[in-house]
Amino acid sequence: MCGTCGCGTGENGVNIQNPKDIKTHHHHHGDHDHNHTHDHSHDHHKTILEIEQNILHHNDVMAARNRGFFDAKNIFTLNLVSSPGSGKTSILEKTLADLKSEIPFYVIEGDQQTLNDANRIDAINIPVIQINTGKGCHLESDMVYDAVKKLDIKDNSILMIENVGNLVCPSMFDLGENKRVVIISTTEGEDKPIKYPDMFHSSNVCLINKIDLLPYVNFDMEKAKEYAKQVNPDLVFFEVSATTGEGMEKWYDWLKANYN
Ligand SMILES: Nc1nc2c(ncn2[C@@H]2O[C@H](COP(=O)(O)OP(=O)(O)OP(=O)(O)O)[C@@H](O)[C@H]2O)c(=O)[nH]1
Ligand SMILES: [Mg+2]
Repeated sequence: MCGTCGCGTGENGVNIQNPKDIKTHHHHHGDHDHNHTHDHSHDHHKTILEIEQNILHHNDVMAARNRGFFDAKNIFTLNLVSSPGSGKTSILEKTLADLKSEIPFYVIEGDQQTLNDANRIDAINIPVIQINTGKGCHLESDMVYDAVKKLDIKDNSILMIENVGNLVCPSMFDLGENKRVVIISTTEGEDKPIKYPDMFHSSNVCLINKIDLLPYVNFDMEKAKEYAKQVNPDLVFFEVSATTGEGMEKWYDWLKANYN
Protein backbone atom coordinates (compact mmCIF):
# COMPACT_ATOMS: atom_id res chain seq x y z
CA MET A 1 0.00 0.00 0.00
CA CYS A 2 1.17 3.50 -0.76
CA GLY A 3 2.18 5.02 2.56
CA THR A 4 1.63 8.55 1.36
CA CYS A 5 -2.10 8.48 0.78
CA GLY A 6 -3.06 4.89 1.58
CA CYS A 7 -4.35 4.30 -1.93
CA GLY A 8 -2.36 1.20 -2.82
CA THR A 9 -0.63 2.56 -5.91
CA GLY A 10 1.48 -0.12 -7.47
CA GLU A 11 -0.05 -3.02 -5.55
CA ASN A 12 -1.73 -4.50 -8.57
CA GLY A 13 0.69 -3.07 -11.10
CA VAL A 14 0.17 0.05 -13.18
CA ASN A 15 -0.85 -0.33 -16.82
CA ILE A 16 0.34 2.15 -19.42
CA GLN A 17 -1.36 1.64 -22.76
CA ASN A 18 -1.97 3.16 -26.12
CA PRO A 19 -5.57 2.51 -27.17
CA LYS A 20 -4.26 1.82 -30.67
CA ASP A 21 -1.98 -0.84 -29.23
CA ILE A 22 -3.96 -2.73 -26.61
CA LYS A 23 -1.11 -4.72 -25.19
CA THR A 24 -0.99 -4.79 -21.41
CA HIS A 25 2.20 -3.42 -19.98
CA HIS A 26 2.85 -4.28 -16.36
CA HIS A 27 4.85 -1.57 -14.76
CA HIS A 28 6.65 -2.49 -11.59
CA HIS A 29 7.44 0.05 -8.93
CA GLY A 30 10.86 -1.27 -8.09
CA ASP A 31 11.90 1.82 -6.22
CA HIS A 32 8.86 2.06 -4.01
CA ASP A 33 8.98 0.62 -0.57
CA HIS A 34 5.46 -0.62 0.05
CA ASN A 35 6.41 -3.13 2.69
CA HIS A 36 4.71 -2.13 5.92
CA THR A 37 3.92 -5.65 7.03
CA HIS A 38 7.01 -6.37 9.13
CA ASP A 39 6.56 -3.36 11.30
CA HIS A 40 5.13 -4.28 14.69
CA SER A 41 7.28 -2.02 16.81
CA HIS A 42 6.73 1.31 18.50
CA ASP A 43 8.69 2.77 15.57
CA HIS A 44 5.62 2.22 13.38
CA HIS A 45 4.82 5.91 12.93
CA LYS A 46 8.43 6.78 12.28
CA THR A 47 8.64 4.05 9.64
CA ILE A 48 5.49 5.27 7.92
CA LEU A 49 6.77 8.83 7.93
CA GLU A 50 10.06 7.69 6.38
CA ILE A 51 8.23 5.73 3.68
CA GLU A 52 6.07 8.77 2.91
CA GLN A 53 9.17 10.91 2.62
CA ASN A 54 10.84 8.33 0.36
CA ILE A 55 7.84 8.11 -1.96
CA LEU A 56 7.47 11.87 -2.21
CA HIS A 57 11.22 12.33 -2.63
CA HIS A 58 11.35 9.75 -5.41
CA ASN A 59 8.34 11.45 -7.02
CA ASP A 60 9.98 14.89 -6.85
CA VAL A 61 13.22 13.59 -8.37
CA MET A 62 11.38 12.05 -11.32
CA ALA A 63 9.18 15.16 -11.66
CA ALA A 64 12.31 17.29 -11.97
CA ARG A 65 13.55 14.95 -14.66
CA ASN A 66 10.25 15.28 -16.54
CA ARG A 67 10.39 19.05 -16.19
CA GLY A 68 13.90 19.19 -17.66
CA PHE A 69 12.76 17.17 -20.65
CA PHE A 70 9.68 19.38 -21.16
CA ASP A 71 11.75 22.57 -20.87
CA ALA A 72 14.39 21.37 -23.33
CA LYS A 73 11.75 20.56 -25.91
CA ASN A 74 9.52 23.53 -25.11
CA ILE A 75 6.59 21.29 -24.29
CA PHE A 76 3.98 23.19 -22.29
CA THR A 77 2.55 20.66 -19.86
CA LEU A 78 -0.70 20.87 -17.93
CA ASN A 79 -1.89 18.61 -15.12
CA LEU A 80 -5.71 18.51 -15.06
CA VAL A 81 -7.14 17.59 -11.68
CA SER A 82 -10.69 17.37 -10.34
CA SER A 83 -13.15 15.07 -8.64
CA PRO A 84 -14.58 12.32 -10.87
CA GLY A 85 -16.98 13.63 -13.49
CA SER A 86 -16.28 17.37 -13.28
CA GLY A 87 -15.58 17.34 -17.01
CA LYS A 88 -11.82 16.93 -17.49
CA THR A 89 -12.17 14.75 -20.57
CA SER A 90 -15.06 16.83 -21.95
CA ILE A 91 -12.99 20.02 -21.63
CA LEU A 92 -10.08 18.24 -23.32
CA GLU A 93 -12.28 16.99 -26.17
CA LYS A 94 -13.65 20.47 -26.85
CA THR A 95 -10.29 22.23 -26.48
CA LEU A 96 -8.40 19.79 -28.69
CA ALA A 97 -11.07 19.74 -31.38
CA ASP A 98 -11.11 23.56 -31.51
CA LEU A 99 -7.34 24.17 -31.36
CA LYS A 100 -5.71 21.14 -32.97
CA SER A 101 -5.26 22.92 -36.28
CA GLU A 102 -3.16 25.60 -34.50
CA ILE A 103 -1.30 23.65 -31.80
CA PRO A 104 0.17 20.12 -31.71
CA PHE A 105 -1.37 18.35 -28.71
CA TYR A 106 -0.51 15.14 -26.86
CA VAL A 107 -2.52 13.58 -24.05
CA ILE A 108 -1.84 11.27 -21.13
CA GLU A 109 -4.98 9.87 -19.51
CA GLY A 110 -5.00 8.63 -15.92
CA ASP A 111 -7.78 6.39 -14.58
CA GLN A 112 -7.86 3.39 -12.28
CA GLN A 113 -9.37 1.23 -15.01
CA THR A 114 -10.57 1.30 -18.65
CA LEU A 115 -9.40 2.90 -21.87
CA ASN A 116 -12.61 4.98 -22.08
CA ASP A 117 -11.00 8.41 -21.82
CA ALA A 118 -8.09 7.54 -24.12
CA ASN A 119 -10.59 6.27 -26.68
CA ARG A 120 -12.45 9.60 -26.55
CA ILE A 121 -9.19 11.47 -27.25
CA ASP A 122 -8.14 8.97 -29.91
CA ALA A 123 -11.47 9.60 -31.64
CA ILE A 124 -10.38 13.17 -32.37
CA ASN A 125 -7.02 11.96 -33.71
CA ILE A 126 -4.79 13.23 -30.93
CA PRO A 127 -1.89 11.00 -29.82
CA VAL A 128 -2.81 9.58 -26.41
CA ILE A 129 -1.53 7.11 -23.83
CA GLN A 130 -3.75 5.67 -21.10
CA ILE A 131 -2.29 4.97 -17.68
CA ASN A 132 -4.39 2.61 -15.54
CA THR A 133 -3.32 2.96 -11.94
CA GLY A 134 -5.14 -0.14 -10.62
CA LYS A 135 -5.80 0.62 -6.95
CA GLY A 136 -3.87 3.89 -7.19
CA CYS A 137 -5.80 7.13 -6.79
CA HIS A 138 -3.33 9.51 -8.44
CA LEU A 139 -0.65 9.68 -11.13
CA GLU A 140 3.00 9.73 -10.12
CA SER A 141 5.85 11.28 -12.05
CA ASP A 142 7.50 7.98 -13.00
CA MET A 143 4.25 6.85 -14.68
CA VAL A 144 4.27 10.06 -16.70
CA TYR A 145 7.94 9.48 -17.52
CA ASP A 146 7.12 6.02 -18.94
CA ALA A 147 4.08 7.31 -20.84
CA VAL A 148 6.06 10.21 -22.33
CA LYS A 149 8.61 7.77 -23.72
CA LYS A 150 5.79 6.08 -25.66
CA LEU A 151 4.32 9.32 -27.01
CA ASP A 152 7.25 10.61 -29.08
CA ILE A 153 6.31 14.26 -28.44
CA LYS A 154 7.38 16.92 -30.94
CA ASP A 155 9.05 20.15 -29.80
CA ASN A 156 6.84 23.22 -29.22
CA SER A 157 3.69 21.32 -28.35
CA ILE A 158 1.22 21.04 -25.50
CA LEU A 159 0.99 17.95 -23.31
CA MET A 160 -2.28 17.55 -21.40
CA ILE A 161 -2.18 15.12 -18.49
CA GLU A 162 -5.61 14.16 -17.15
CA ASN A 163 -5.09 12.93 -13.62
CA VAL A 164 -7.21 10.31 -11.85
CA GLY A 165 -10.53 11.83 -10.70
CA ASN A 166 -9.76 12.68 -7.08
CA LEU A 167 -9.63 16.04 -5.33
CA VAL A 168 -7.22 14.88 -2.62
CA CYS A 169 -4.17 12.71 -3.35
CA PRO A 170 -3.06 14.09 -6.76
CA SER A 171 -2.31 17.40 -5.04
CA MET A 172 0.76 15.85 -3.38
CA PHE A 173 2.36 14.53 -6.56
CA ASP A 174 4.23 16.91 -8.82
CA LEU A 175 4.33 15.41 -12.32
CA GLY A 176 6.77 17.98 -13.68
CA GLU A 177 3.95 20.02 -15.19
CA ASN A 178 4.24 23.73 -15.98
CA LYS A 179 0.76 24.52 -14.69
CA ARG A 180 -1.83 22.71 -12.68
CA VAL A 181 -5.47 23.19 -13.69
CA VAL A 182 -8.19 22.33 -11.19
CA ILE A 183 -11.72 21.87 -12.50
CA ILE A 184 -14.87 22.11 -10.42
CA SER A 185 -18.36 21.89 -11.82
CA THR A 186 -21.49 23.69 -10.78
CA THR A 187 -23.08 20.44 -9.54
CA GLU A 188 -20.47 19.90 -6.84
CA GLY A 189 -21.22 22.78 -4.49
CA GLU A 190 -19.27 26.00 -4.02
CA ASP A 191 -17.52 24.88 -0.83
CA LYS A 192 -15.10 22.44 -2.50
CA PRO A 193 -12.13 24.84 -2.38
CA ILE A 194 -12.23 25.12 1.41
CA LYS A 195 -13.02 21.41 1.91
CA TYR A 196 -10.12 20.30 -0.28
CA PRO A 197 -7.72 23.23 0.06
CA ASP A 198 -4.50 21.44 -0.97
CA MET A 199 -5.67 20.96 -4.52
CA PHE A 200 -6.73 24.59 -4.92
CA HIS A 201 -3.63 25.83 -3.15
CA SER A 202 -1.34 23.90 -5.52
CA SER A 203 -3.19 24.86 -8.73
CA ASN A 204 -2.59 27.82 -11.02
CA VAL A 205 -5.87 27.87 -12.91
CA CYS A 206 -9.42 27.00 -11.88
CA LEU A 207 -11.97 26.10 -14.54
CA ILE A 208 -15.54 26.24 -13.27
CA ASN A 209 -17.36 23.90 -15.64
CA LYS A 210 -21.01 23.12 -16.46
CA ILE A 211 -22.16 26.75 -16.29
CA ASP A 212 -24.97 25.70 -18.63
CA LEU A 213 -26.51 24.01 -15.57
CA LEU A 214 -26.46 27.14 -13.38
CA PRO A 215 -30.24 27.75 -13.72
CA TYR A 216 -30.95 24.27 -12.31
CA VAL A 217 -28.48 23.92 -9.44
CA ASN A 218 -27.72 25.70 -6.18
CA PHE A 219 -24.28 27.02 -6.93
CA ASP A 220 -23.08 30.43 -5.79
CA MET A 221 -20.42 31.39 -8.33
CA GLU A 222 -19.08 34.37 -6.36
CA LYS A 223 -18.87 32.33 -3.15
CA ALA A 224 -16.99 29.57 -4.98
CA LYS A 225 -14.39 32.05 -6.21
CA GLU A 226 -14.18 33.75 -2.82
CA TYR A 227 -13.51 30.40 -1.12
CA ALA A 228 -10.91 29.47 -3.73
CA LYS A 229 -9.17 32.84 -3.31
CA GLN A 230 -9.03 32.33 0.45
CA VAL A 231 -6.95 29.24 -0.24
CA ASN A 232 -5.00 30.65 -3.19
CA PRO A 233 -5.20 34.38 -3.98
CA ASP A 234 -3.29 33.85 -7.26
CA LEU A 235 -5.78 31.46 -8.89
CA VAL A 236 -6.96 32.45 -12.36
CA PHE A 237 -10.62 31.56 -13.05
CA PHE A 238 -12.49 30.67 -16.20
CA GLU A 239 -16.21 29.93 -16.20
CA VAL A 240 -16.92 27.45 -18.97
CA SER A 241 -19.29 24.90 -20.37
CA ALA A 242 -17.62 22.06 -22.25
CA THR A 243 -21.08 21.12 -23.55
CA THR A 244 -22.19 24.46 -25.04
CA GLY A 245 -18.70 25.95 -25.54
CA GLU A 246 -19.63 29.06 -23.54
CA GLY A 247 -16.59 30.74 -21.99
CA MET A 248 -14.08 28.50 -23.75
CA GLU A 249 -12.54 31.32 -25.81
CA LYS A 250 -11.02 32.99 -22.75
CA TRP A 251 -9.53 29.67 -21.63
CA TYR A 252 -8.09 29.23 -25.12
CA ASP A 253 -6.57 32.74 -24.97
CA TRP A 254 -4.87 31.84 -21.69
CA LEU A 255 -3.62 28.57 -23.17
CA LYS A 256 -2.18 30.26 -26.27
CA ALA A 257 -0.59 33.09 -24.28
CA ASN A 258 1.16 30.64 -21.94
CA TYR A 259 2.15 28.17 -24.64
CA ASN A 260 4.01 30.74 -26.72
N1 LIG B 1 -24.26 19.82 -18.71
C1 LIG B 1 -22.95 19.63 -18.82
N2 LIG B 1 -22.45 18.39 -18.71
C2 LIG B 1 -21.11 18.24 -18.82
C3 LIG B 1 -20.23 19.33 -19.07
N3 LIG B 1 -18.96 18.86 -19.11
C4 LIG B 1 -19.06 17.53 -18.90
N4 LIG B 1 -20.35 17.16 -18.74
C5 LIG B 1 -20.84 15.79 -18.51
O1 LIG B 1 -20.33 15.33 -17.26
C6 LIG B 1 -20.06 13.94 -17.30
C7 LIG B 1 -18.62 13.67 -16.91
O2 LIG B 1 -17.75 14.28 -17.86
P1 LIG B 1 -16.26 13.79 -18.11
O3 LIG B 1 -15.67 14.72 -19.08
O4 LIG B 1 -16.24 12.34 -18.43
O5 LIG B 1 -15.65 14.01 -16.66
P2 LIG B 1 -14.18 13.63 -16.13
O6 LIG B 1 -13.80 14.69 -15.16
O7 LIG B 1 -13.27 13.39 -17.26
O8 LIG B 1 -14.48 12.26 -15.36
P3 LIG B 1 -13.41 11.18 -14.82
O9 LIG B 1 -12.37 10.99 -15.87
O10 LIG B 1 -14.24 9.95 -14.59
O11 LIG B 1 -12.87 11.75 -13.53
C8 LIG B 1 -20.38 13.51 -18.74
O12 LIG B 1 -21.67 12.97 -18.77
C9 LIG B 1 -20.31 14.81 -19.52
O13 LIG B 1 -21.12 14.79 -20.67
C10 LIG B 1 -20.81 20.64 -19.19
O14 LIG B 1 -20.15 21.67 -19.39
N5 LIG B 1 -22.16 20.72 -19.05
MG1 LIG C 1 -12.07 11.75 -17.68
